[in-house]
Amino acid sequence: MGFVDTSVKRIEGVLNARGLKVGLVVSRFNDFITGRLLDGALDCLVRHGAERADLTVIKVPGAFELPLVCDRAAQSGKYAGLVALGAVIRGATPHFDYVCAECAKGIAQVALKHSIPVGFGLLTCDNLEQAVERAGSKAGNKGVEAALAMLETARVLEQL
Ligand code: INI
Repeated sequence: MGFVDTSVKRIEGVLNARGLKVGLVVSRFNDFITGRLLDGALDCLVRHGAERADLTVIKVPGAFELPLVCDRAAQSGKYAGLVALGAVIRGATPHFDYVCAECAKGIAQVALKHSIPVGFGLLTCDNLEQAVERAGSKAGNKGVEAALAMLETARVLEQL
């Protein structure tokens, strides 16, 4: 443990989701994986005090559509935070690279344009095994991590 200077002003996000309105934008592509990410994200938010009535699940066809729908959801002003969930698995062509790049860039742009936290829960995997590992098995659940990151960031933004 390092030395903590208590005279320095600190801003930190408390992980309490009570009253937080959240949109969870989820791709249907690879839904046996994205469904597990969604389960993890919802469970995480409820366990941190979110009320179910404050949570909205929005389905999109694939990861490529996540930025547009996140953008519109952010623009609506209905949500204090968004969680984007998808799974892109590498195939035989460069399609994977285009979908991943556009999705990541687009989601980052939504967050900055609307000043809203968007949890980035996009799996970008070389194979199915890697995706399964990150959707509730040995490498945890990246939906949980995305929800927690959104929650912490939303609570930080409230103090700035
Ligand atoms: N979408 C995904 O979410 N994951 C994938 O692995 C994937 N692959 O491999 O093709 C994928 N493609 C669909 C894409 O996101 C769009 O929905 C589609 O191109 C229509 O715009």
